[in-house]
Amino acid sequence: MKDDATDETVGTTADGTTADGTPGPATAGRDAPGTGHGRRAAPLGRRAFAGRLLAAGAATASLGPVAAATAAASPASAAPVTRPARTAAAGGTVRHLTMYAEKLSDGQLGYGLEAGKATVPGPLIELTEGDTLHIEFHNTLDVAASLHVHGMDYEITSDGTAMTGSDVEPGGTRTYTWRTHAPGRRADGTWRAGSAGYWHYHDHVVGTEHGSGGIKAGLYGPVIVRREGDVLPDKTYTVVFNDMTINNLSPGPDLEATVGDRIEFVQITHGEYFHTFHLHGHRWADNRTGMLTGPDDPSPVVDDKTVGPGDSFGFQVIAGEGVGAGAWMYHCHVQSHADMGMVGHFLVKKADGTIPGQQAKKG
Ligand SMILES: [Cu+2]
Repeated sequence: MKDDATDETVGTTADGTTADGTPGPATAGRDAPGTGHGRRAAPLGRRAFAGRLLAAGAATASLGPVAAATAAASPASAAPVTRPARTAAAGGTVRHLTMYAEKLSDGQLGYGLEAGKATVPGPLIELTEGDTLHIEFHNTLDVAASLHVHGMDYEITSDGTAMTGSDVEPGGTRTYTWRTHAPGRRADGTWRAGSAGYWHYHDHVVGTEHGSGGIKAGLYGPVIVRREGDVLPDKTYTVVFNDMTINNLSPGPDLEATVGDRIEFVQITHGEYFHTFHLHGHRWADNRTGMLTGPDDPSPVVDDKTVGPGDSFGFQVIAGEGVGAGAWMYHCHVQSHADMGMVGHFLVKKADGTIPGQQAKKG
Protein backbone atom coordinates (compact mmCIF):
# COMPACT_ATOMS: atom_id res chain seq x y z
CA MET A 1 0.00 0.00 0.00
CA LYS A 2 1.29 3.36 -0.95
CA ASP A 3 1.79 6.12 1.52
CA ASP A 4 -1.52 7.81 2.36
CA ALA A 5 -0.05 11.27 2.23
CA THR A 6 1.29 10.67 -1.24
CA ASP A 7 -2.05 9.48 -2.49
CA GLU A 8 -3.87 12.40 -0.99
CA THR A 9 -1.78 14.88 -2.87
CA VAL A 10 -2.81 13.45 -6.19
CA GLY A 11 -6.47 13.83 -5.43
CA THR A 12 -7.85 10.85 -3.59
CA THR A 13 -11.57 11.37 -3.19
CA ALA A 14 -13.54 10.55 -0.09
CA ASP A 15 -14.98 7.42 -1.59
CA GLY A 16 -11.55 5.96 -2.05
CA THR A 17 -11.17 6.77 -5.69
CA THR A 18 -8.46 8.90 -7.16
CA ALA A 19 -9.60 11.83 -9.22
CA ASP A 20 -8.48 10.16 -12.40
CA GLY A 21 -11.07 7.52 -11.72
CA THR A 22 -8.83 4.68 -10.75
CA PRO A 23 -9.36 2.87 -7.47
CA GLY A 24 -7.40 4.45 -4.66
CA PRO A 25 -5.92 2.85 -1.61
CA ALA A 26 -8.99 3.50 0.52
CA THR A 27 -11.08 0.68 -0.83
CA ALA A 28 -14.12 1.11 1.35
CA GLY A 29 -16.38 1.63 -1.61
CA ARG A 30 -18.61 4.22 -3.09
CA ASP A 31 -21.44 3.95 -0.64
CA ALA A 32 -19.30 6.21 1.44
CA PRO A 33 -20.91 7.95 4.35
CA GLY A 34 -22.29 11.33 3.72
CA THR A 35 -22.78 10.50 0.11
CA GLY A 36 -24.96 7.42 -0.01
CA HIS A 37 -28.56 7.08 0.88
CA GLY A 38 -29.43 6.44 4.46
CA ARG A 39 -26.49 4.29 5.27
CA ARG A 40 -24.42 4.80 8.32
CA ALA A 41 -20.92 5.83 7.54
CA ALA A 42 -18.48 2.98 7.12
CA PRO A 43 -14.91 3.54 8.23
CA LEU A 44 -12.57 4.36 5.40
CA GLY A 45 -9.00 3.36 4.88
CA ARG A 46 -7.43 6.66 5.70
CA ARG A 47 -9.44 7.09 8.86
CA ALA A 48 -8.53 3.61 9.95
CA PHE A 49 -4.93 4.51 9.24
CA ALA A 50 -5.22 7.51 11.52
CA GLY A 51 -6.90 5.36 14.14
CA ARG A 52 -4.01 2.97 14.14
CA LEU A 53 -1.62 5.80 14.74
CA LEU A 54 -3.72 7.05 17.60
CA ALA A 55 -4.11 3.65 19.15
CA ALA A 56 -0.42 3.04 19.06
CA GLY A 57 0.50 6.51 20.18
CA ALA A 58 3.35 6.11 17.77
CA ALA A 59 5.15 8.61 15.62
CA THR A 60 7.13 6.13 13.61
CA ALA A 61 4.82 5.51 10.69
CA SER A 62 5.72 7.22 7.46
CA LEU A 63 3.57 10.28 6.97
CA GLY A 64 5.04 11.43 3.71
CA PRO A 65 7.43 14.16 2.73
CA VAL A 66 5.47 17.05 4.21
CA ALA A 67 5.13 15.55 7.68
CA ALA A 68 7.57 16.20 10.44
CA ALA A 69 9.34 13.26 11.96
CA THR A 70 8.10 13.73 15.49
CA ALA A 71 4.73 13.92 17.19
CA ALA A 72 4.09 15.27 20.65
CA ALA A 73 2.31 13.25 23.27
CA SER A 74 -1.11 14.60 24.21
CA PRO A 75 -2.64 14.87 27.66
CA ALA A 76 -4.93 11.93 28.26
CA SER A 77 -7.88 14.24 28.84
CA ALA A 78 -7.68 15.95 25.46
CA ALA A 79 -8.49 14.71 21.99
CA PRO A 80 -5.29 12.88 21.12
CA VAL A 81 -3.91 14.71 18.11
CA THR A 82 -0.67 12.82 17.93
CA ARG A 83 0.43 13.33 14.37
CA PRO A 84 1.50 16.36 12.36
CA ALA A 85 -1.01 17.58 9.83
CA ARG A 86 -0.44 16.50 6.26
CA THR A 87 -0.54 19.25 3.66
CA ALA A 88 -1.34 19.56 -0.04
CA ALA A 89 1.51 19.34 -2.52
CA ALA A 90 1.80 21.68 -5.48
CA GLY A 91 -0.80 21.45 -8.24
CA GLY A 92 -0.27 21.75 -11.95
CA THR A 93 -1.28 18.31 -13.15
CA VAL A 94 -3.75 17.46 -15.90
CA ARG A 95 -6.24 14.81 -14.91
CA HIS A 96 -9.08 12.91 -16.52
CA LEU A 97 -12.14 11.29 -15.09
CA THR A 98 -15.44 9.92 -16.28
CA MET A 99 -18.78 10.98 -14.81
CA TYR A 100 -22.20 9.45 -15.33
CA ALA A 101 -25.62 10.94 -14.72
CA GLU A 102 -27.93 8.09 -13.76
CA LYS A 103 -31.35 7.27 -12.45
CA LEU A 104 -31.12 5.54 -9.07
CA SER A 105 -33.25 2.60 -7.99
CA ASP A 106 -35.34 4.87 -5.76
CA GLY A 107 -36.17 7.19 -8.65
CA GLN A 108 -33.75 9.93 -7.68
CA LEU A 109 -30.93 11.05 -9.96
CA GLY A 110 -27.23 10.99 -9.19
CA TYR A 111 -23.72 11.45 -10.53
CA GLY A 112 -21.12 8.68 -10.32
CA LEU A 113 -17.57 7.98 -11.46
CA GLU A 114 -18.54 4.56 -12.85
CA ALA A 115 -21.65 3.25 -14.55
CA GLY A 116 -24.14 1.96 -11.96
CA LYS A 117 -22.39 3.67 -9.05
CA ALA A 118 -24.13 7.03 -8.86
CA THR A 119 -24.79 8.53 -5.43
CA VAL A 120 -26.55 11.51 -3.88
CA PRO A 121 -24.59 13.70 -3.41
CA GLY A 122 -22.25 12.90 -6.28
CA PRO A 123 -18.59 12.00 -5.73
CA LEU A 124 -16.14 14.43 -4.16
CA ILE A 125 -13.76 15.94 -6.71
CA GLU A 126 -10.51 17.26 -5.23
CA LEU A 127 -8.08 19.49 -7.11
CA THR A 128 -5.11 21.66 -6.21
CA GLU A 129 -4.64 25.14 -7.64
CA GLY A 130 -2.99 24.82 -11.04
CA ASP A 131 -4.67 21.52 -11.89
CA THR A 132 -6.75 20.98 -15.00
CA LEU A 133 -9.51 18.38 -15.08
CA HIS A 134 -11.12 16.89 -18.19
CA ILE A 135 -14.41 15.17 -17.41
CA GLU A 136 -15.94 12.81 -19.94
CA PHE A 137 -19.58 13.13 -19.02
CA HIS A 138 -22.07 10.38 -19.97
CA ASN A 139 -25.75 11.15 -19.80
CA THR A 140 -27.57 7.85 -19.27
CA LEU A 141 -30.87 9.58 -18.48
CA ASP A 142 -33.84 9.76 -20.85
CA VAL A 143 -33.73 13.56 -20.74
CA ALA A 144 -30.96 16.07 -21.49
CA ALA A 145 -28.60 16.71 -18.56
CA SER A 146 -25.37 18.54 -17.85
CA LEU A 147 -22.50 19.25 -15.51
CA HIS A 148 -22.19 22.84 -14.38
CA VAL A 149 -19.54 23.81 -11.85
CA HIS A 150 -18.95 26.73 -9.50
CA GLY A 151 -15.55 28.29 -8.82
CA MET A 152 -13.52 26.81 -11.67
CA ASP A 153 -12.13 28.47 -14.78
CA TYR A 154 -13.87 27.09 -17.85
CA GLU A 155 -14.69 28.21 -21.36
CA ILE A 156 -18.30 28.82 -22.28
CA THR A 157 -18.39 25.44 -24.03
CA SER A 158 -18.02 23.85 -20.57
CA ASP A 159 -20.79 25.93 -18.99
CA GLY A 160 -23.21 23.00 -18.82
CA THR A 161 -26.30 24.98 -19.75
CA ALA A 162 -28.97 24.58 -22.42
CA MET A 163 -28.77 28.20 -23.53
CA THR A 164 -25.11 27.77 -24.48
CA GLY A 165 -25.67 24.37 -26.05
CA SER A 166 -23.28 22.78 -23.59
CA ASP A 167 -25.76 20.24 -22.24
CA VAL A 168 -25.87 16.58 -23.26
CA GLU A 169 -28.71 14.77 -24.98
CA PRO A 170 -29.98 11.42 -23.64
CA GLY A 171 -27.34 8.78 -24.25
CA GLY A 172 -24.79 11.39 -25.27
CA THR A 173 -21.35 12.29 -23.99
CA ARG A 174 -19.42 15.56 -23.71
CA THR A 175 -16.07 16.49 -22.25
CA TYR A 176 -16.11 19.35 -19.79
CA THR A 177 -12.80 21.00 -18.91
CA TRP A 178 -12.24 22.75 -15.61
CA ARG A 179 -9.06 24.72 -14.94
CA THR A 180 -7.80 26.23 -11.70
CA HIS A 181 -5.15 28.79 -10.86
CA ALA A 182 -3.08 30.01 -7.94
CA PRO A 183 -3.51 33.59 -6.69
CA GLY A 184 -1.23 36.25 -8.10
CA ARG A 185 -0.78 39.82 -9.17
CA ARG A 186 -2.25 40.98 -12.46
CA ALA A 187 -0.29 43.13 -14.87
CA ASP A 188 -2.31 46.13 -13.67
CA GLY A 189 -1.09 45.61 -10.12
CA THR A 190 -4.35 44.32 -8.64
CA TRP A 191 -4.61 40.99 -6.87
CA ARG A 192 -6.33 38.06 -8.48
CA ALA A 193 -7.87 35.48 -6.18
CA GLY A 194 -6.86 31.85 -6.55
CA SER A 195 -9.31 29.04 -7.23
CA ALA A 196 -8.95 27.40 -3.83
CA GLY A 197 -12.22 26.93 -2.00
CA TYR A 198 -15.16 24.70 -1.26
CA TRP A 199 -17.19 24.58 -4.46
CA HIS A 200 -19.78 22.36 -6.09
CA TYR A 201 -21.20 21.04 -9.34
CA HIS A 202 -24.77 20.36 -10.40
CA ASP A 203 -27.06 19.76 -13.35
CA HIS A 204 -28.40 22.90 -15.04
CA VAL A 205 -30.88 21.37 -17.46
CA VAL A 206 -33.21 18.70 -16.07
CA GLY A 207 -36.81 19.59 -15.29
CA THR A 208 -36.76 23.27 -16.15
CA GLU A 209 -34.74 25.70 -18.22
CA HIS A 210 -32.50 26.13 -15.17
CA GLY A 211 -32.21 22.56 -13.99
CA SER A 212 -34.48 22.86 -10.97
CA GLY A 213 -35.71 19.30 -11.40
CA GLY A 214 -32.22 17.81 -11.67
CA ILE A 215 -31.01 19.51 -8.51
CA LYS A 216 -34.13 18.55 -6.62
CA ALA A 217 -33.69 14.91 -7.69
CA GLY A 218 -30.06 14.73 -6.54
CA LEU A 219 -27.80 15.85 -9.39
CA TYR A 220 -25.27 17.74 -7.29
CA GLY A 221 -21.90 17.16 -5.67
CA PRO A 222 -18.84 18.76 -4.03
CA VAL A 223 -15.59 20.11 -5.46
CA ILE A 224 -12.67 21.09 -3.24
CA VAL A 225 -9.79 23.09 -4.67
CA ARG A 226 -6.86 23.19 -2.29
CA ARG A 227 -3.92 25.56 -2.19
CA GLU A 228 -0.44 24.16 -1.91
CA GLY A 229 0.24 23.78 1.80
CA ASP A 230 -3.41 23.47 2.85
CA VAL A 231 -3.99 20.99 5.66
CA LEU A 232 -5.45 17.70 4.45
CA PRO A 233 -8.22 15.91 6.37
CA ASP A 234 -8.50 12.27 7.34
CA LYS A 235 -12.03 12.16 5.97
CA THR A 236 -14.41 14.49 4.13
CA TYR A 237 -18.19 14.54 4.53
CA THR A 238 -20.60 16.35 2.25
CA VAL A 239 -23.74 17.88 3.77
CA VAL A 240 -26.20 19.33 1.26
CA PHE A 241 -29.27 21.25 2.36
CA ASN A 242 -31.67 20.64 -0.53
CA ASP A 243 -35.10 22.10 0.18
CA MET A 244 -36.13 20.47 3.49
CA THR A 245 -33.73 17.52 3.17
CA ILE A 246 -30.09 16.82 3.92
CA ASN A 247 -28.53 14.95 0.98
CA ASN A 248 -32.12 14.27 -0.14
CA LEU A 249 -32.70 12.39 3.13
CA SER A 250 -34.92 13.21 6.07
CA PRO A 251 -33.53 12.93 8.67
CA GLY A 252 -30.01 13.49 7.39
CA PRO A 253 -27.22 10.90 7.31
CA ASP A 254 -25.08 9.94 10.28
CA LEU A 255 -21.41 10.84 9.80
CA GLU A 256 -18.90 8.67 11.65
CA ALA A 257 -15.52 9.56 13.10
CA THR A 258 -13.22 8.54 15.93
CA VAL A 259 -12.00 11.04 18.54
CA GLY A 260 -8.95 12.82 17.17
CA ASP A 261 -9.75 12.36 13.48
CA ARG A 262 -9.38 15.46 11.35
CA ILE A 263 -12.80 15.64 9.70
CA GLU A 264 -13.66 17.99 6.87
CA PHE A 265 -17.20 19.15 6.15
CA VAL A 266 -18.32 20.49 2.80
CA GLN A 267 -21.67 22.23 3.11
CA ILE A 268 -23.71 23.05 0.00
CA THR A 269 -27.21 24.50 -0.24
CA HIS A 270 -29.79 24.04 -3.00
CA GLY A 271 -33.49 24.54 -3.43
CA GLU A 272 -35.97 27.17 -2.38
CA TYR A 273 -34.98 28.08 1.16
CA PHE A 274 -32.37 29.75 3.28
CA HIS A 275 -31.00 27.70 6.16
CA THR A 276 -28.48 27.84 8.99
CA PHE A 277 -25.90 25.09 9.37
CA HIS A 278 -25.12 24.31 13.01
CA LEU A 279 -22.78 21.65 14.46
CA HIS A 280 -22.84 20.71 18.12
CA GLY A 281 -19.66 20.68 20.19
CA HIS A 282 -17.33 21.93 17.43
CA ARG A 283 -16.44 25.30 15.91
CA TRP A 284 -14.69 26.59 12.81
CA ALA A 285 -13.31 29.79 11.33
CA ASP A 286 -15.52 31.65 8.87
CA ASN A 287 -12.87 31.93 6.15
CA ARG A 288 -11.66 30.03 3.08
CA THR A 289 -10.37 26.95 4.86
CA GLY A 290 -12.45 27.05 8.04
CA MET A 291 -9.19 27.10 9.99
CA LEU A 292 -7.33 29.96 11.67
CA THR A 293 -3.85 30.57 10.29
CA GLY A 294 -2.47 31.66 13.68
CA PRO A 295 -3.10 33.65 16.85
CA ASP A 296 -3.61 36.92 14.96
CA ASP A 297 -6.02 35.61 12.30
CA PRO A 298 -9.06 37.91 12.70
CA SER A 299 -11.55 35.48 11.11
CA PRO A 300 -14.60 35.00 13.31
CA VAL A 301 -14.94 31.60 14.92
CA VAL A 302 -18.48 30.25 14.59
CA ASP A 303 -20.59 27.15 15.08
CA ASP A 304 -23.53 28.27 12.95
CA LYS A 305 -23.63 29.75 9.46
CA THR A 306 -26.47 31.15 7.37
CA VAL A 307 -26.57 29.63 3.88
CA GLY A 308 -28.72 30.05 0.79
CA PRO A 309 -29.23 28.30 -2.55
CA GLY A 310 -26.00 27.99 -4.53
CA ASP A 311 -23.79 28.62 -1.49
CA SER A 312 -20.97 26.34 -0.43
CA PHE A 313 -18.39 26.46 2.31
CA GLY A 314 -16.25 24.05 4.28
CA PHE A 315 -14.10 23.58 7.31
CA GLN A 316 -12.16 21.00 9.30
CA VAL A 317 -12.58 19.99 12.92
CA ILE A 318 -10.74 17.60 15.19
CA ALA A 319 -13.51 15.19 16.12
CA GLY A 320 -14.35 15.47 19.81
CA GLU A 321 -11.60 18.01 20.52
CA GLY A 322 -12.06 19.29 24.05
CA VAL A 323 -15.47 17.63 24.29
CA GLY A 324 -14.85 13.95 23.70
CA ALA A 325 -16.83 11.28 21.92
CA GLY A 326 -20.55 11.66 21.43
CA ALA A 327 -23.54 11.63 19.14
CA TRP A 328 -23.08 15.28 18.20
CA MET A 329 -26.02 16.70 16.29
CA TYR A 330 -25.72 18.79 13.17
CA HIS A 331 -28.83 20.48 11.86
CA CYS A 332 -30.50 23.45 10.29
CA HIS A 333 -31.15 25.90 13.10
CA VAL A 334 -34.29 27.32 11.54
CA GLN A 335 -36.48 25.61 14.10
CA SER A 336 -39.31 24.56 11.80
CA HIS A 337 -36.75 23.10 9.38
CA ALA A 338 -35.13 21.06 12.16
CA ASP A 339 -38.59 19.92 13.21
CA MET A 340 -39.21 18.79 9.63
CA GLY A 341 -36.15 16.53 9.69
CA MET A 342 -33.13 18.66 8.79
CA VAL A 343 -31.10 16.93 11.48
CA GLY A 344 -28.28 14.38 11.46
CA HIS A 345 -25.58 13.12 13.80
CA PHE A 346 -21.81 13.49 13.78
CA LEU A 347 -21.10 10.21 15.53
CA VAL A 348 -17.73 10.60 17.23
CA LYS A 349 -16.62 7.26 18.63
CA LYS A 350 -14.19 6.53 21.40
CA ALA A 351 -11.17 4.44 20.44
CA ASP A 352 -13.12 1.36 21.59
CA GLY A 353 -15.91 2.19 19.14
CA THR A 354 -18.55 3.26 21.65
CA ILE A 355 -20.51 6.49 21.32
CA PRO A 356 -21.76 8.25 24.45
CA GLY A 357 -25.18 9.81 24.08
CA GLN A 358 -26.24 7.59 21.23
CA GLN A 359 -28.55 5.33 23.23
CA ALA A 360 -31.58 7.55 22.83
CA LYS A 361 -31.56 7.30 19.08
CA LYS A 362 -31.05 3.55 18.74
CA GLY A 363 -33.92 1.36 17.72
CU1 LIG B 1 -33.32 25.23 7.16
